[in-house]
Amino acid sequence: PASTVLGYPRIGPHRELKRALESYWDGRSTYQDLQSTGRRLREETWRRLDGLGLGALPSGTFSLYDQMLDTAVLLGAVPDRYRGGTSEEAYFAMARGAEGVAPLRMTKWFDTNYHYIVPEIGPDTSFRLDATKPLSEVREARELGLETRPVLVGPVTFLLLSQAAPGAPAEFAPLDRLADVLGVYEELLQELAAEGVEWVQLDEPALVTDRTGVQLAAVRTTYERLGGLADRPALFVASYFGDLGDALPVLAATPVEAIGLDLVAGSVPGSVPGIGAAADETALPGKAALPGKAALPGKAALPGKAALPETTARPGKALLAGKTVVAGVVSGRDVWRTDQERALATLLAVREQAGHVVVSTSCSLLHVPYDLDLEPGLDPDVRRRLAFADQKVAEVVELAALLAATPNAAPVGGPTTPAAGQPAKTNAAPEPAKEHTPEHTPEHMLVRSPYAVRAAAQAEHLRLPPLPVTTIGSFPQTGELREARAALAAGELDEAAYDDLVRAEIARAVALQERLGLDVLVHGEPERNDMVQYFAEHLDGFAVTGNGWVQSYGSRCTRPPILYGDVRRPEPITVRWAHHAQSLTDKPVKGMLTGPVTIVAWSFVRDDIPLRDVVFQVADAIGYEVRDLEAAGVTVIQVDEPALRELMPLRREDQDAYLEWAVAAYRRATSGAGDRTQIHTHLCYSDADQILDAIDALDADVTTIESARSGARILDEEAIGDFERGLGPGVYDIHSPRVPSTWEIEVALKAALRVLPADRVWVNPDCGLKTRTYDQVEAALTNLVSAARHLRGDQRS
Ligand code: THG
Ligand code: ZN
Repeated sequence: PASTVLGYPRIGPHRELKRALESYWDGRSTYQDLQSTGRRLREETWRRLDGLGLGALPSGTFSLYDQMLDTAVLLGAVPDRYRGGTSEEAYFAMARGAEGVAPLRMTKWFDTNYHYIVPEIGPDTSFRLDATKPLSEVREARELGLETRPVLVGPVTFLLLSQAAPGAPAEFAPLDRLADVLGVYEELLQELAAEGVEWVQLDEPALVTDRTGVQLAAVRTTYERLGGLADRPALFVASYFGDLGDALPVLAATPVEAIGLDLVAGSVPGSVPGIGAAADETALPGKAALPGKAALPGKAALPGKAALPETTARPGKALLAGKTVVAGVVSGRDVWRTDQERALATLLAVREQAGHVVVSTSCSLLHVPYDLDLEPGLDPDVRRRLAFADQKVAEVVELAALLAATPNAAPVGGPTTPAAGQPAKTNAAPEPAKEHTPEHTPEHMLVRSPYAVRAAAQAEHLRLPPLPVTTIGSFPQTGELREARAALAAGELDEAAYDDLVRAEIARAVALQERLGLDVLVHGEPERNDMVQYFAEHLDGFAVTGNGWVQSYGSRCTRPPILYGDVRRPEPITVRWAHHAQSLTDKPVKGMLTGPVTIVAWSFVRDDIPLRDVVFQVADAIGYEVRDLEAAGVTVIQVDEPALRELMPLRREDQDAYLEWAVAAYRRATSGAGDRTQIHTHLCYSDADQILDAIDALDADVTTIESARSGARILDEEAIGDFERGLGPGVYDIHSPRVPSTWEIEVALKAALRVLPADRVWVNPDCGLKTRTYDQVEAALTNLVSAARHLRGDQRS
């Protein structure tokens, strides 16, 4: 086959899987109903991919929840506490928790907005193959007359992304269990071979991040061992989200038949990035492979290990000769049409080096919406530049045909290549305005007065008690409000009636906070659903979709906005709501904004100007909003940056530069605030401790942080000594319906008071209250206020 994709969305073009899952979880339908929805979605996917002309179809990319969780089940790595019921009960207990058992942790899949379930591996985890899922999907497709290539998470990535089981010795790492896990993969490969499966895809995205010598040795062991099996399908190891770097020569020296390269996030090995041509001119050894099925690497035609270079110094052509390279030239991470000419040039450069080339996506299409045809409402000028999953599949097929039709020595990118006549750089935007793509942020925009000066001005103006109590921003979203928003979108409710509802909801939230005695109030965000979607709807340069759902985790999805042009704020966005809330109370009301990095991280972003410049444009838009809020009398303003960590480059060497501009963007958005305006920020994720210095550099007056897991660590650390501003460790875990007792809250606050003075410790939940009920919120906030009041008494004595 000349074309394939690494994976495809699975939530359903109209979120059929989401509905089936939630209905099953609610007891409104059976597991059989859920399975038949799954079967139907898989069938539709295979038929669609086949119908689009794709050469090789993947299977196993479907999941009822998550592919890492599926792999844990495949290997039998189900912790004892989840066992006892049916296999589906165990599966969903690991994903979502069950009566008395917390779920497994969930975390971001590399630098995407997808979250995977983190398997738990200990020294005593017993592995046992359960090949039901891969085998049954292969058989299902066969019943439709289609051969597929099972897709599995590879053993190295699986173990590197797993966590040590509780109680494991401190020096234990899941990778220590590699030998045992490989035994199970061997068994699986033999079963698949017995089933007549020709190719297997093993996903190893963990290889594109920095890897130690021990980890690279694990890669070698793994693929020497699996490759050495007598009876197995051909092995295709897929990397994505970056360059393989040091892992490429290691992998290339093993007997695997095919290697997948992300040529969108990464570049052609041995080439100058962006040029797409091989830099190494050494002779091509034994380029025996020819197009056509017969040329697929037979296990007999493997290059001898000795012929392969041992170092990465000169990633020569010899490295990939004799291998099939699955060339990911169509991005699975964005929604832009592929620049065909450039992609073809890249493919030709790969063909120079590889035994055989298969055209593919850069990664799974899991990260993009299904089909542009489901978006009739998009502006035609934007639409022309877009490709969703199905359009990307068509591009892959087309590029494979172009490649086959292009002779070897063709001048790359010349006007006579078959790509001529195709739209060139499809993501070209109009020339950006100069003042919106600054080279540097002027120093004066980054610097506010020293914290001590601001703190004094704010204390004078806000007159807050020690241990001030606040919330993160959102209050419960009622069904009535959701219905009203849907009616507004459908044109069944007019703007004025909707506004009245929002105003009433704000009044309710404000009245509740006043009655409970909070110190800094919020308006509760009833006008927003998803915060990024909301800001995108109100900024120029963004398009939003009606149905462009992308899975975030399990049944949950987002509709990432499409940032296609220069970002500008045509008019104030949140000011009228904040102003309304402030008019209802004498207590300060906090204005609520989303930071520039997060807005960009959770959108599909133009790639014709540097990401940093895009983020700066968004920062300026938010900066205008900050100043307008301030002018409207709002003197506490929260600018959230929950995705600060997420956008961090995967390679260590790129991280400092990123953090520098990400922090600059935040300061650009917030530095226009006067001294007496108190800037808050909120960080949701549990790995905030990895970027404490950057958080500090944001220079927010108050940082509220998820603390149930990481906050305690933050407070224990020496690092806190440098943290000289306000800190609100989350003392109410809003992810659970449980209401914390006053006593528990006091214990948590006392821990903070051991390292920080009372006027710098804030009392708050660990995240927004959107997903809780008003009953739970009222009970919990009551306890937050009494804990604070009690400790204030203690402080005075
Ligand atoms: N917004 C966006 N991206 C995010 C988050 C967010 N990424 C990280 C994190 N938060 C992901 N968490 C969630 C939590 C809930 C939902 C989605 C992502 C969710 N979505 C609704 C659903 O699937 O039913 C749909 C929401 C909508 O209508 O827009 O519940 O907060 N952008
Ligand atoms: Zn949060």
